[in-house]
Amino acid sequence: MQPLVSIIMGSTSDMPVVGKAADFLEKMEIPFELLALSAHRTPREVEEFATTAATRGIKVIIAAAGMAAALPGVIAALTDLPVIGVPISSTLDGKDALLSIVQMPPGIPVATVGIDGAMNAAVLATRILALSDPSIATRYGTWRSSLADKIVNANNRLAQIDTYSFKTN
Ligand code: RP5
Repeated sequence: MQPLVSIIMGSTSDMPVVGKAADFLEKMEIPFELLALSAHRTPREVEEFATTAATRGIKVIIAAAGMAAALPGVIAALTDLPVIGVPISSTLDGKDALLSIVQMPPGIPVATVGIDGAMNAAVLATRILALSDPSIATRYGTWRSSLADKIVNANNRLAQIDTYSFKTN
């Protein structure tokens, strides 16, 4: 199976967060690869990955890293594929990684999600792929519709609370 999304993490210690991106792509039936690469510890391998990803058929890259998180930016500097950055919380509550990833110079953007926002990175990757793949668009649309059910069910449960004299619904 040919992967459409690369999920890259700076270290396998990022996997508890990054796994949420993998879980979502699995749910959407989107083929992905899962790799550890480090801009600081394996810079040459990062270059090899980034410069060959497009020719391997990858459409979107999700790159997660913590601390001085250079990985997403370095990948974005070496490919024209869309790169979605996920700041991982570790030191400084992840604000170090957030600023490292989001503050890219003009011309080399990284689409940055919130700290530990790996699932949103996968949702964004899915939306990008859905633009040109009707079957992904259908699966995504079904999932998106189900989000409203959570609120409908919450209101049904709230309506059943009868411990207040002045509650009117
Ligand atoms: C970053 O350094 C990784 O993305 C990870 O979040 C952090 C710590 O890595 P380990 O020391 O746990 O391998 O590059």
